[in-house]
Amino acid sequence: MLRQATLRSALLLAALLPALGCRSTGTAAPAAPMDQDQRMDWWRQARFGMFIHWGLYAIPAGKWGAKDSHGEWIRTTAEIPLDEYEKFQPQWNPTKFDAEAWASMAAAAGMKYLVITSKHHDGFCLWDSAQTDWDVGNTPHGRDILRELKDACDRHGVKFCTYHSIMDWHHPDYLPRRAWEKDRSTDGADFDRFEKYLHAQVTEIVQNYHPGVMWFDGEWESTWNHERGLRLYELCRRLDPAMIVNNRVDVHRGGMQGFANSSEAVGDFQTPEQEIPATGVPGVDWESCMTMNSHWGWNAYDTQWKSTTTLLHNLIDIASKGGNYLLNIGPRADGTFPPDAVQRLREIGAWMDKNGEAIRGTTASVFDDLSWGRCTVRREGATTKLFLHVFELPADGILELRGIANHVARPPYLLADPRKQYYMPMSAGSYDEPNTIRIQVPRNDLDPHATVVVVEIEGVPVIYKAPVITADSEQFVGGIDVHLSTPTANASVRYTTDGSPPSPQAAAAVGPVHLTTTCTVKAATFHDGVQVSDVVTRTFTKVTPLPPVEPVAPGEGLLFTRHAVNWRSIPDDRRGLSAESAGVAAEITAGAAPGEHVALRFSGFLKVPEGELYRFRLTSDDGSKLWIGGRLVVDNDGPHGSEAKDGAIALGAGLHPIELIWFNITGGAALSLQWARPGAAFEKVPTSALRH
Ligand code: H79
Repeated sequence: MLRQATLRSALLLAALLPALGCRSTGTAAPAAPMDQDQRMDWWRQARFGMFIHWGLYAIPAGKWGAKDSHGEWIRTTAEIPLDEYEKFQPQWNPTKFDAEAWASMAAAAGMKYLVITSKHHDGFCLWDSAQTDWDVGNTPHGRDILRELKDACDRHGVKFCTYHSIMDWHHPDYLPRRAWEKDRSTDGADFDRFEKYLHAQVTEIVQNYHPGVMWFDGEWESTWNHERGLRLYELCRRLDPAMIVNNRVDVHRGGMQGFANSSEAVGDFQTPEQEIPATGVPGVDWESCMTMNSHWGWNAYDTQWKSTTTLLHNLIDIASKGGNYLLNIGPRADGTFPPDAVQRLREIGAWMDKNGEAIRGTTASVFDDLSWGRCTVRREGATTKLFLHVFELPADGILELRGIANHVARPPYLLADPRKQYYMPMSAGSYDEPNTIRIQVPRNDLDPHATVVVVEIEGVPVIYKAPVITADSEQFVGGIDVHLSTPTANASVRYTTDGSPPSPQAAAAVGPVHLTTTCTVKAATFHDGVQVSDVVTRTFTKVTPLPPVEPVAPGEGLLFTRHAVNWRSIPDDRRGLSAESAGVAAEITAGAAPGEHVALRFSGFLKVPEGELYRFRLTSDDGSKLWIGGRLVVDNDGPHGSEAKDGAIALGAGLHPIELIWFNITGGAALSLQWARPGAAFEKVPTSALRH
């Protein structure tokens, strides 16, 4: 839309719209703010959604010049000038776009929601926005993609949701420009005005298409901050109290792992990208978004398609950890899904038709690790269904669930068996021994992707968990306190330190165990005098502190040098690096105006008060490394958002050579170093400990 308006009046209009928008929602009294559990309920039940990355970048299909590895980032990765990129707009003519087909493919695959890019980083909009002409309304095709897809999703029982990029490489008010983009002036650019544009567009999307989720992205640049994130989140909540908003509305995403690293962060769910966390986090909602090949946007040259088995294992793994799986499709420029994707969706759907009950509406596994696969859980009245997803049947064909107190309510069966009557033959003796359930699975009925065995148990699962052994470190100088605990109620931990397995007569852990010599701790959980968990083993080693050096180091603070660099990691060979400036730093910090494409090197001595094991916590955005006495103590290298890494080293009282290197590529920049003595909390390394 907006064909007549000049840019200025458009911006003015944009400034006014959020206010207008708020008023126009008031057809009825504003809905009462919904309870979080109520709001998240459909999303938690869904477990599986479709991501769609579609925009002008589908036209070059990943190729620009000699390189064919581009995707939705092509404008930046190929450094395409804006006027050149704008030539794709009149080429937007996806004549085979069929919203009905897309929504039905999602539904048939067992997906309960669909998230489409209303706008990606290139700024191009898939609906006819009143705020800009940089949209589908101003193309030969002219059709409103969001409208058609929203309506089709409604018909197929798939929740329609939108992805909206905060970062915008097209809008004149968006800052910063790309580093390579020398010809686009920033004169007169005003990020506050961009924020109004963003709010106006989000208002349009919510009021016109009612997305179930607003999935923000591109929040990591220096112009975005918590205040702006909070304002955007509150706008969303006001526009639709039932709508769910992801955590990328705010800063504090904590890198690609996607879990908020600050308690002030807003957002309803966490967003790991292209990865599955090692474990879920009880009480925290999260969704892993992942590609089917190795691009989000359509790339005709990408042959790295994951197998259907891998995709299903990802779905099952995620569900077993209590998360959602958002699986991406990058449609082609003609409006069709790539055939490789269609085939995989169909195969996933065939599995879901038989086994979807083991995914939808389930919660996380109650077991820690199952060597043969995964488990999902559903309470059903007086019983609980354990869905055992077999990835690889053990050689003896027996699935073993250890440490479970419950009795089985009925013989196990295969979920894919239409009669649900497939009684499992018992293994030698019984499938229902004290604290153990054993199920013999016949090899001839295995599903090539994953076989689901249903075990219905009486009541709520009562699982005896193995003990958790925690300590500051696995090394110590004088002595160390080791804590042994079990997450299981009404159970005790027994342990040994002489290498023998713990028996019911072994020492019970009450309070911390103090070790003064190198030894191996073995512990298990016991209930009524019976061992009910596996044995957990950990070794603690007594170490000798590194002797101090005796330099002349009278001054407080560290020497620092500043360097212009183009690093993505800290190179091993740093000879020939010339300093732009140098001085003495009273503290280890990135400084008030750190800048971009920059590195800082701190060097001198660390003054240590007593011979002990010291733990160090290095927090940085982007990468950093810490060496003491020439040894690498913390490696926090690589491009990332603010991330903390820990390391430990035993140091004798006195001075030790220290070197710390930090760099920032672009955007957010931060650096801090903390230390902790045994048993004490981390604190900032004080100026008095820094010498040169
Ligand atoms: O839309 C898809 C991608 O185009 C988009 N997100 C998915 C869903 C995406 N944009 N960038 N990236 C993915 C990778 C960017 C990584 C980084 Fe950062 C940005 C590294 C440093 C800045 C964010 C902040 C991730 C780590 C720190």
